[in-house]
Amino acid sequence: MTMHSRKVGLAVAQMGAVNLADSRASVVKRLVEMMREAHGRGADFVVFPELALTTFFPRYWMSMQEAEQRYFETSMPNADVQPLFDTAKSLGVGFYLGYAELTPDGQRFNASILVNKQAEIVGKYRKIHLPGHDDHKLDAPFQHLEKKYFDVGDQPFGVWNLDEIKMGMCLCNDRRWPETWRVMSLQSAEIIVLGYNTPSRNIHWPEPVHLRMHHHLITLQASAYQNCVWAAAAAKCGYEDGHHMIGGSVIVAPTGEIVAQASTEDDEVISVSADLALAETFRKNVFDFARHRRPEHYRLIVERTGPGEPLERA
Ligand code: CDT
Repeated sequence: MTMHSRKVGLAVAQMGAVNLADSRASVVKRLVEMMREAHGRGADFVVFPELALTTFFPRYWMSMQEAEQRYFETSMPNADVQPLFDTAKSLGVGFYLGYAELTPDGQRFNASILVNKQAEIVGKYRKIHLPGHDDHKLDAPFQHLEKKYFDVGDQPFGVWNLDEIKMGMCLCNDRRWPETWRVMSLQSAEIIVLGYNTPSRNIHWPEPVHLRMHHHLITLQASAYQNCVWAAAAAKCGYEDGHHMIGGSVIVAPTGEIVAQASTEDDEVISVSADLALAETFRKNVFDFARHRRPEHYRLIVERTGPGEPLERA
């Protein structure tokens, strides 16, 4: 069966290091430059990283007051980020951006937004799977304090109408969990976008470094295929004040194939013309959910958090 193609210019703007000394204004200038480049290549939509406006601050132990003052945004857009919204509007390009959100009632989220071609925020997501720890690990080479600085997201994974595309979003560690993707695929997502900051060294166990990239890529490839979506993932990477994070920003087709991949650990734009009809082909065949899924046999997924006893069988 032939489908009518629906092509979208999809770009990922990977970022190299953002150091402690870098101002938000200088970061936004880099984002604007990459948005212009993406637009020049025909992009309708650009994906920026998680916590894109600052260094990956959860690697540092500090008081909550200091963290809030230095790294959180109390409004979006704000004066520092406004140039990105202005550029998006003048070019007619939508975008996804990750940042640390401090709400008026004092909640702190690792958040991301979807912004349409008119530079209107159409969706907000607050990270659900927060990795790391909340205590000060004095023996560790650096910290991963997302459990200290952020509250768990208060809304389920969502899908929004972004300029006539059904778009879902998540953040970094979320990509490793199959539930993340399935919940959005069940809302008919066509594209799932995400940003990430993945340290190349794991402070919890001596993980071989090459596995970091391997796990990043297999989760994106398998999840795009199993959920019939385009996936676009933007890294913040390279050495932030000496702390290395993996690059490997990618765009993955619903076939599970990588169709664009960053080759540096710097600011780098990758882009494709993504045919959304490709996902439809999979949804109508091998992954026709309505025909083939058997949720009555998946109960444990929502009933249990961790492993337990085998089910009683008749
Ligand atoms: N930012 C983020 O979620 N990073 C995690 C690191 C996990 S190791 C504590 C990731 O899954 O890439």
